[in-house]
Amino acid sequence: MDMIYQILDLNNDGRISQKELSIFVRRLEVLGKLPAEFPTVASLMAEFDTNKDGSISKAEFMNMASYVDFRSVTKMPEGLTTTVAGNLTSR
Ligand SMILES: [Ca+2]
Ligand SMILES: [Ca+2]
Repeated sequence: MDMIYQILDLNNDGRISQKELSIFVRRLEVLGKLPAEFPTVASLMAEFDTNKDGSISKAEFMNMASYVDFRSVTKMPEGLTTTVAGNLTSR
């Protein structure tokens, strides 16, 4: 799960912001890798940002990962993270 956390934490500040989560989910959607039952970013934040600071800490992520199936994430093609990071920095 550490690897997945690092993929999601695009700016490596140790937290997953709502923006990072939404970029990730949108990228999965574009690639057709988003499971139909995958929750929306808003519902993930509402459910798992337990201290309501607007980002997902590692502890909050571990809780989220016990409810959300991130296995599909590990099957993502090589290069996805660089693509996502490139999109983020080009804005
Ligand atoms: Ca971050
Ligand atoms: Ca939080």
